[in-house]
Amino acid sequence: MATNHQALWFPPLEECPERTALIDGETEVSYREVCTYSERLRGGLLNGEASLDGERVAFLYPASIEYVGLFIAVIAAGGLAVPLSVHAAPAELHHCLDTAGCRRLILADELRSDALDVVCADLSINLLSANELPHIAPAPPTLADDQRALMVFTSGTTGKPKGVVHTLASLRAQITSLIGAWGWSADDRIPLFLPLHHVHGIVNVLCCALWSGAAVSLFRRFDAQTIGHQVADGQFNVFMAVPTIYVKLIAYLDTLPAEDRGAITQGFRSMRLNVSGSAACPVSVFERWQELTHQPLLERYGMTELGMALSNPYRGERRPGHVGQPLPGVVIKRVDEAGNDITDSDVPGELAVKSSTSFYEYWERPDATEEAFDDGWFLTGDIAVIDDGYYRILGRASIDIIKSGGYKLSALEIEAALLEHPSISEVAVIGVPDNEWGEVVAAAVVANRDFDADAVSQWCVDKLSIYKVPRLWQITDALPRNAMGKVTKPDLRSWF
Ligand code: MCA
Ligand code: AMP
Repeated sequence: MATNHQALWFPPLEECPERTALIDGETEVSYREVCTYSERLRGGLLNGEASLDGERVAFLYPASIEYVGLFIAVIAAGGLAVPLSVHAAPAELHHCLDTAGCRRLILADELRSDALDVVCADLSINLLSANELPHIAPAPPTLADDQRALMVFTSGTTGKPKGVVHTLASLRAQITSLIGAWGWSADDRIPLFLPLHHVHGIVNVLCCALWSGAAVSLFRRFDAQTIGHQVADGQFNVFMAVPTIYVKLIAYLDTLPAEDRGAITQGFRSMRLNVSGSAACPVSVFERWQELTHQPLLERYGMTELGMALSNPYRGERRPGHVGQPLPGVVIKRVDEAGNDITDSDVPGELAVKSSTSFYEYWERPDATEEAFDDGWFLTGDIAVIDDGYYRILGRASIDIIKSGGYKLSALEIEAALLEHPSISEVAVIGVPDNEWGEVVAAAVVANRDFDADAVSQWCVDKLSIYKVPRLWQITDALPRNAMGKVTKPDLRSWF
């Protein structure tokens, strides 16, 4: 199916062009303005060509009209949008830009740096800001459902992040599924403070809201005080965050005098929906949040490769510690290590998923793409049981995947970076349970006398995002290994 319509991205354009789409500080931007702006960017990107023909266009913007305009424009121009992390280290940006084979990186002036200039010079990438794109009216877009539309980088068990490619169809399936399941409407108002290089922020918040004609308030980062203030003002009726953010909000509320706390909790209480996801929400957090705000958090489970797969009901019992049932269009089974189906709901099994929201491929990694599926079932690596029809995630099959602050991290990627440090000869990284972050990164190292944890952490900053840098260190003479010489990582847990 093909459509010649940019309204694909903005169904509300015809219905409510004057409604507010984005709120950025004092500035309010209507749907008409977003569309006019993205059309201008589309013309500039195309520069007289009919289509970008799948060009991977990387962009580096915080939550802003520029980000939204580029996201829409790249896809509508027939390109593949590659939104990158504004907090990424230069080496990580090098990896993403190189993997995606980008020829241009469009970025905010304030994010330009010498280090980025070096990265882009090395990869012969043209750096420019959205404002520098030429003003040229574009031809009408021709969008195909099977067009590759979005590339998001995600960590796996095999080292550096892979580019997960979604088509227009899988992106649209994600958006429409959630709009139906969670009752989105044009009356909704949501704050967006999540990073915009992951599905949670991009799809669940930004795309669902814009597709519904709702208003999105943009924040450069999460700050409990700023958000709390606006919540108390009654600015929002929907709230979506990772568990760490609910933990931070609870801690912040605990510091406030009763009156201020009451105003914020009342703001949350009057919302229609509070969602938690990207990592397990501890039952204690669910309960404390409900005590404070009377909101039963709607916990859902998703993955970059799948969008959202399981969700507690919007109407009906939301069960703490559980991620609900498959969303419409999602088929789930559980398998054992040999790939056999598990039918007994009490027996733990790996979630295997088939869904119209599923990704198309890992970019230029046919081997990894093939390995990710078994007979058409995507193997998630997450282990679950089913309690009375509600799925409960027990953990992950691999100890090498860490979830910290909602970010999925690869222990192997962190180990590889640390091994480049001259004082470290051996290293093993694991995630250690933590009340605030879910898990924190911990590293056991065999190191020489020069090793200084603070200095190594500082040195990491060029190589790793801040959330990947180990918080806990153990220096040892030898790592525990099995007869094959492989580090027995579970043994490390008791070290921290
Ligand atoms: C930051 N810090 C950390 C970590 N991150 N310490 C331990 N572990 C961490 N992971 C430290 C910093 O070094 C700093 O320390 C202090 O915390 C504040 O740092 P800052 O970067 O300002 O942190 P923050 O703004 O408070 O960030 C917390 C956050 C952020 C808002 C929860 O981590 C976040 O946005 N997470 C969401 C990630 C996300 O959207 N994931 C979705 C992917 P110091 O003060 O000492 O300098 S999953 C997905 O998309 C799937 C589809 C799904 O299911 O949703
Ligand atoms: P990502 O690849 O960054 O999208 O992270 C996906 C992973 O996050 C999943 O494979 C799970 O391990 C984890 N995850 C997401 N939501 C939940 C949840 N509600 N409970 C437990 N784990 C979750």
